[in-house]
Amino acid sequence: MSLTENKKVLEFVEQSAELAQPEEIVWIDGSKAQIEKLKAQAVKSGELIKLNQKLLPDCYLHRTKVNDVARVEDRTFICTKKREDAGPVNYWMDPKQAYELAGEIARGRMKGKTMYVIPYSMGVVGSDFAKIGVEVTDSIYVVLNMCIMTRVGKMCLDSLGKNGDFIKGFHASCDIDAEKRYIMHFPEDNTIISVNSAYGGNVLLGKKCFALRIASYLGKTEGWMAEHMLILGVTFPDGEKKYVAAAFPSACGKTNLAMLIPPEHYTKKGFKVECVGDDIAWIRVGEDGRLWAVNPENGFFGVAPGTNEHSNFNALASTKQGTIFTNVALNTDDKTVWWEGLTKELPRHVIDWTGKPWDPDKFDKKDKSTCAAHPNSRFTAPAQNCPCVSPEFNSKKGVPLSAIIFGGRRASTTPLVYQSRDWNHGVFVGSAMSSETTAAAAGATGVLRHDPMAMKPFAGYHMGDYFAHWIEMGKKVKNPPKIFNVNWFRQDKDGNFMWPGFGDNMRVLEWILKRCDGKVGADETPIGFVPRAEDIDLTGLDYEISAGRPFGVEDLREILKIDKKLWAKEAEEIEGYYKGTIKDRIPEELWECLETLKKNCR
Ligand code: OXD
Ligand code: MN
Repeated sequence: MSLTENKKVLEFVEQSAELAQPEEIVWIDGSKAQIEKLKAQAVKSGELIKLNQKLLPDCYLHRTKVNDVARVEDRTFICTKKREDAGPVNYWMDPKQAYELAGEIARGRMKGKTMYVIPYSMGVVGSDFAKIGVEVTDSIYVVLNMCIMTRVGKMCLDSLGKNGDFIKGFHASCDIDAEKRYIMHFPEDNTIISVNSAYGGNVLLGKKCFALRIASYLGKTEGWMAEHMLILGVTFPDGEKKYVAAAFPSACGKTNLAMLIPPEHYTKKGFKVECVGDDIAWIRVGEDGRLWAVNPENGFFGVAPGTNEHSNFNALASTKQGTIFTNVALNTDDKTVWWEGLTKELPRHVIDWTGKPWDPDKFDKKDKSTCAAHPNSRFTAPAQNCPCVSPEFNSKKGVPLSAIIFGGRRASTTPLVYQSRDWNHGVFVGSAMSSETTAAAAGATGVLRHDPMAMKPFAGYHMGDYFAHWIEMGKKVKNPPKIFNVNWFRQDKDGNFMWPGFGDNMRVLEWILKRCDGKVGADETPIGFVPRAEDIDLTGLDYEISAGRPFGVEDLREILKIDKKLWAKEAEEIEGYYKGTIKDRIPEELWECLETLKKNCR
């Protein structure tokens, strides 16, 4: 029975069914009873494995096919009428050709199956930020994940009324054939099509496809921003709360920063950190002339390996109930889950992520193929499980941003932190971001690539126009956030990390937020404002550097150093990227910033 009278929704569902020819159509109402029924069905079919219900209540394990473990950027298309509107860093397909191709692939592919209709909202239903999507899918796994990651149910359709518009999402698993896998976006039609995959980033269409690719396009046309950013709140000892949003490429520690536990020295003084979001921020100009942000999601789709009690206590705690794990290992002793980095000791009785027994004695840290959990294995956990979830999580207004932080994985060149001179220079810093690649996307890892604002795989239109949109937004905000860049990943000559990272990043956050209020000084350098080492509080820091002595202020000085020669090279690199890759539509303001950098490094 359909849940709406909205003709556009009914038409979309009807057309999808006509194409895929499912045996039955089930509307997802978001009720507990319906979700329970689907879980039981998925356990019966083997799609989900029920975990130890005492230790991990309401938690399940799912394994994807081995050829379907990450986002596939080279099979992800932006289908705009004009090729140039998709821009130089997106794959493009003509919309007519794309619809035809998807039609051929998906025709009749739900025969004998159920097509689920998931009405969902990105953002709190009824808020100015909220946008409604309807995803049809033949996968229970997708339904259950969407019920964690978004707000699902009839209220979403009710908010559309009889005539409201929504984002259409069509997903068919087909044969999980990597050769026929397509993730297609039609920003001009508010439509997404995904075929031949069942991996989260490709099929939970509310996330990357809608909340970033389609939403970035909507943001450009409607005057707001959809960004690949975490949002966190810091409470100062005097009770004042400040919020920051931060963009890092996939698997560079956004979830860790978003849920940071400050060092004891800070908690004793009364500092507190709360998480508003770990992956996506939708940002609008508020009446007060500041930028306000919400997290449009309702859960975390986090990378499991490396997560443990010490690295991210809050993320781990979030996975203790109502969580779906994907491609982690199964500990058969107690039917719990395991992944590399969860415990120091390797468990003896484990089934790996491919479903085969795993031999801990053959495990080699440096060889990813010997891992029990896939390096991009994930947990899908409800945000409300998180011990440090912000009381503003469900705020319709969002939170006001004091700072925007960019960052990436850089072994050299980029200092621990620096501040841009102004908004436009901050946009330049974001546009020039590069980072070493990770397992979140298929392909080689550890290769340096440009990833402007961490949006390379997610901007749904021309990257040059995206930069221009940032510059335009700066003109609209009277009190823009200050823009910073951080690098937690500086390495010494032997490849050891020089900064402890994790909770100790609080020390950098404090400096950033004090800068926003003009409460701390900085040195002006060729690249922007860099902290004086004495201004970053190292009290109680407990980190041994590779030389075997405790981290001290001289080490901090080292990772704050600006090497003009390296930066002159970096400027050349950026120029090469602008001219060789983006080519046109780069706003004048950014060329000016590049010239200034070149001049400053001479
Ligand atoms: C993610 C990603 O899943 O960025 O968040 O790949
Ligand atoms: Mn992400």
